Amino acid sequence: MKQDEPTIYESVLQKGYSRRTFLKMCAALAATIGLDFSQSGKVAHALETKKRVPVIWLQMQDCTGCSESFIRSSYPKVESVIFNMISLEYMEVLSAAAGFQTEEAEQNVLKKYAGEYILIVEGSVPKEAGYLTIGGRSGGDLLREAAEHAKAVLAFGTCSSWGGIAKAKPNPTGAQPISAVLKGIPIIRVPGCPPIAEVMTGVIAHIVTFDQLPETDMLGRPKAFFRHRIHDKCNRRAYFDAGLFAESFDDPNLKAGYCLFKLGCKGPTTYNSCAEMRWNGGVSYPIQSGNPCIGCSEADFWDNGPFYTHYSKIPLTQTTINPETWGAAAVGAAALGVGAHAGITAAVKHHKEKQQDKGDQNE
Ligand code: FSX
Ligand code: SF4
Ligand code: F3S
Repeated sequence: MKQDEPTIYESVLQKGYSRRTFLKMCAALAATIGLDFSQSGKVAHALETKKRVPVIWLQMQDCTGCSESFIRSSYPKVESVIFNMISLEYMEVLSAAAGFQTEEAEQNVLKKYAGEYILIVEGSVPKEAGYLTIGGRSGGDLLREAAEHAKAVLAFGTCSSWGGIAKAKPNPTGAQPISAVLKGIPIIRVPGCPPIAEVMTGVIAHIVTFDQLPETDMLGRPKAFFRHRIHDKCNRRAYFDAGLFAESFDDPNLKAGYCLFKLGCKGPTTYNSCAEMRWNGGVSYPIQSGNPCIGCSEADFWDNGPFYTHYSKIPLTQTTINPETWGAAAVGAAALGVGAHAGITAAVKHHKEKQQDKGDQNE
């Protein structure tokens, strides 16, 4: 990288942002990567001294949902991430060039930034010949080549992490996760179909700030974002614990906040940050909007039973509640439920106000 290239801080100033905005951005970043406010100075120091990190984003068998989610990240705002922390050197979706020009651009970038770039991969890799040929070369070949001199390899999305939708039965292309092709190379998995934008930017921010990979669980997922099940932080959890379940999609209790377990919710077996970070800048997430979690960040989620059929038993919880018998019991508990409900409504309202405050601060 050229010596005279500006630091991340300098490039922020060059774009007309003030130091005050820069420090706000550092505080937001610190929160995103799981640090407390007092540590935002650490982030500021790193961004004052470090230069932008080149990123190469490859697409294999995917629906472009991961790219779409990423370029809509709002916290930290994508313009600060893309233009100030990283230099997105190659990404087909945002590329003005096409065809051979694009292939050539990729080759130039691979050479120019060898050993320095972060490789992000979206989509699964087909095992069967004849699928995903780009510029006359197989997707697997291109992936191996790009991974060889990468500083870090990030699998963004359920497809590159686990195989995803293309791997669903009968898996005609022989779709497999990128780990099947990149044996022996450490890969950070950021699953989700697609992943939450702020989780993706948070992982990049961690690498840029600390110059090291984030701590992961045994499946290679960053602990900061995948340590909890949706069920652990769900806004309907109090209703689950009280045994209050929505019985159908047109059940008025669904709107009132009742648990979606009986409608097939996979929150009890799904690890992701949706319930904590929510989507679209913290606005909502599937369960809050009335749809059961379909477990989109888990391996083989497409084949793990029908989305709207619930497990016969409640898995991995300490509870002794049987959702089948609770429908009737819940009627008797209705009077008791009113008090609990009021408390929860107040809590939800308080949370919404907090979210609103957060939003105002980000303006
Ligand atoms: Fe799509 Fe990405 Fe799902 Fe897969 O996301 S949102 S099919 S994870 O590879 O584009
Ligand atoms: Fe939330 Fe689903 Fe768990 Fe019910 S089963 S509390 S809706 S995650
Ligand atoms: Fe996916 Fe469930 Fe979140 S379906 S988006 S992991 S709430």
